[in-house]
Amino acid sequence: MLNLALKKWRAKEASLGVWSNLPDIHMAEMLSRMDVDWICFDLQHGLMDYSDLTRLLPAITGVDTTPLVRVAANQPDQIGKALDVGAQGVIVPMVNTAEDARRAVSACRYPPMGTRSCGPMRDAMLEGMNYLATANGQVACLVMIETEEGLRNLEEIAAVEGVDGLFVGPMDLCYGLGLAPGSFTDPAFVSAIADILKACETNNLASGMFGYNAEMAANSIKNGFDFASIGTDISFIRAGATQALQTAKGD
Ligand code: 3PY
Ligand code: MG
Repeated sequence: MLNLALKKWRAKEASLGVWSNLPDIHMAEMLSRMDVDWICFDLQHGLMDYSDLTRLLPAITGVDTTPLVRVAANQPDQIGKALDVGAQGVIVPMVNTAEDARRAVSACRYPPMGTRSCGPMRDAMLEGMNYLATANGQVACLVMIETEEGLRNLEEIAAVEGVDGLFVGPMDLCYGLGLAPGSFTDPAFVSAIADILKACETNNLASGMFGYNAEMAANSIKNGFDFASIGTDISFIRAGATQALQTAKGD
């Protein structure tokens, strides 16, 4: 397995991705062919579940877009199943402590580096046993910093061996800071972002931001993030339909 997004993150090349919340194979197929670097299927908040993944991931096989899954929680069985069905990396929400980060990493790596149970499914179907030889070095483990506790333990989390990157959940981070959601220009939020970027730099980790739209993604990259999402499938449809309606009405 070769994880092209991880290759860019390791080379500190900026990358952009899309977020998939709808369990529609045609949408996933189309988005994955739009020259984005990665697509993330969201099992935490998206309107999809594990059985949807068994259809969504095959729909994007063979393209250069790296498939990621945000798991619903930091549970080894959920991480293992997402990887077995073909995700090349996981985004793990609500990582609050170094222990949480070690748990996520361990679930991503086969022994002796971790405790991932051996049972590759789609990966082995496509690659045979070569998957086992390459998976530990190619599966990306991205942990989310999005709580007050996570921020407090930022340095310890970033120093955990095997973490490939930190990914910011900006809305939850606002809540964690006691701010209204969307307070992205508040000095407390800006300062938290600076701390996260610094922790990534110190520990040679990729830094990622959940971007709600293209402007937010562009700003994140300009401000030093290595990767950001440019929006979700739902947001693209909503924005396109809103614009079309306005134009048709002459507003
Ligand atoms: C957040 O903004 O907290 C996220 O996790 C984005 O989905
Ligand atoms: Mg969140």
